Amino acid sequence: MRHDTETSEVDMVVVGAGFAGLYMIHRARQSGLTVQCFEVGEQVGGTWYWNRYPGARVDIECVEYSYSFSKELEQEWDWSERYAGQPEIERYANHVADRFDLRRNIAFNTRVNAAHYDQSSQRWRVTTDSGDNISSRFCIMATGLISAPIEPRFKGLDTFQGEQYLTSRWPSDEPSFEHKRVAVIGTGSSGIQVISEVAKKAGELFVLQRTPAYTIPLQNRPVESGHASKMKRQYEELRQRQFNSFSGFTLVHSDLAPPPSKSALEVSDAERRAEYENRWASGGLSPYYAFTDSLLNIESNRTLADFAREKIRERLDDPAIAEKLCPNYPILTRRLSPETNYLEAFNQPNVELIDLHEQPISHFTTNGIVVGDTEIELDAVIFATGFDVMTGAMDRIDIRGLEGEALKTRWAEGLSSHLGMMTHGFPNLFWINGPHSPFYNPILLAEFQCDYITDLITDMSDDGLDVLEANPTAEREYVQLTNDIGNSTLYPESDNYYMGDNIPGKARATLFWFGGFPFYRKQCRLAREEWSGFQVASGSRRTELAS
Ligand code: N01
Repeated sequence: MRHDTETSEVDMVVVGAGFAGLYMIHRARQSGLTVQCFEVGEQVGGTWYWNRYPGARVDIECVEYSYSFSKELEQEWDWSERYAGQPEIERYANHVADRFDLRRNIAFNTRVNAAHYDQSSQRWRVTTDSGDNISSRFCIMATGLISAPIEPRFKGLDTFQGEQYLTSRWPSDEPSFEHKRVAVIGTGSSGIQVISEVAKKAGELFVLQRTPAYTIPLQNRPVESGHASKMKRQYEELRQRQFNSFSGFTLVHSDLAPPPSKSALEVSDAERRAEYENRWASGGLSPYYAFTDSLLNIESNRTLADFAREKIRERLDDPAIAEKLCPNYPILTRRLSPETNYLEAFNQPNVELIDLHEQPISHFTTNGIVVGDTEIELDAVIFATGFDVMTGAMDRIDIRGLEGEALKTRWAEGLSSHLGMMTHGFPNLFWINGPHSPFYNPILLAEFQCDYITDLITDMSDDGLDVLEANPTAEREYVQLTNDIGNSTLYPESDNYYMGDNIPGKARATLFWFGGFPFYRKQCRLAREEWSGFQVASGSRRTELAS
């Protein structure tokens, strides 16, 4: 289908209508820019549109995992649960799109195939699978950090006659697993959530686990109206705390809590244990910040990992199964997985854990899957096998900058970015929540980065500038700092997607900024001083204003 986009020339193209894309449209319009957004899905919501599998649910409390830019929106919207399920978050995204009248700038069901920079006009030429060919001064990739699914590739899968599902591309017509023999492959956050739900329905459920995850009860519950009004009164303080925090999730027991101030090793055993018990009782991601050094010091980390393993063992009837579900790598270096009754599913007679280290997947047959030497007959298989994190979504678009250089080729040689938002040689192209962005609450990070980009554009206009790109020296320094910080943490101590390990052939590198949000903001602020972090130019001149 060919689209009639508003105009074939705009100030800004935004790719993706998830939480980042929606806010970018809003900010661009506020700044008087013409904007066209393209979205592959039929609706807004991004990750919350695609990941509609049973059990999909946020694990940062909704009052923190929500927009902060509109005080009215904060006061109007009521979350029904502490951690809302996918349908409610999708409703929220749709509400925002309607309330701020954002849909008129979005072309749905439209995939951006390519974005090429034309040096002579200093504009981006963006083309889509619907035939759009649009020229834009600025190009913003709001394509998501965990949005490019890894396609399942298993020998014989094309011959399998049963149903196949990917958690991240779940059909809108809910499949029924009642009385069926179902396998789930993958036990990251998505697998854990879907397994917990499918275990309630399936006749037999086979969980094919390669690496166990550290789990913690989510402790979800309905929001009491008294608590909701209290939080609404406290929003200003909450947002301030989030803004000044490392990762943007701060609540403990749904209440304001001080940031950590001590090492896990400088308190008594009893004090440390009490703090871990407190965090487990609070649930969600609260263990990340029980102490200052859980991700910095292996001994400190071990105290938390030992505690988490103890909690896992307590919930399982069979000690042998419990051991298989206990991870042995440093905790938090792979994502902690808050869940609801996940471990208890393995106490049910209809659920079987298959340890792929003992019996690897051999191949699919027409009737099922062979693990080790055993064929398991299946009616359905669910793949929760993860994503090409950070770089994947942009790599799938043919993005070419100066001299026709492909971004994908640049990144294949080594991930590079400035401030986790841009890279030299790709003028006026920015990304939000993309490579080298902070490990931080993604909605609030999107707000910060969209504001930052909009401010840059306003400053460019005030200074009569047309083109901005990263200063290569500043970019090298940012990359070095990002890697140095990453290497000073425990993240390199396990195989994980933060380091690109889940994609064969992907160069191992720190994909996230692990230096905390306040330090990241400082980098962004310094870069803006006298344009020192950028190369800027007016007209056809490409003037370097900074070294
Ligand atoms: O993906 P993952 P995810 N054979 O990469 C396994 C966010 N999220 O979609 O680790 C067998 O974590 C793989 O095994 P291994 C959150 O940030 C948030 O679950 O490679 N297994 C692993 O177990 C999260 O971290 C929420 O050994 C194979 C799994 O598949 C991120 O999204 C909910 C395999 C992939 O796990 C990604 O989570 C959901 C193979 N060939 C997601 N290939 C919440 O807010 C892969 N695996 C709660």
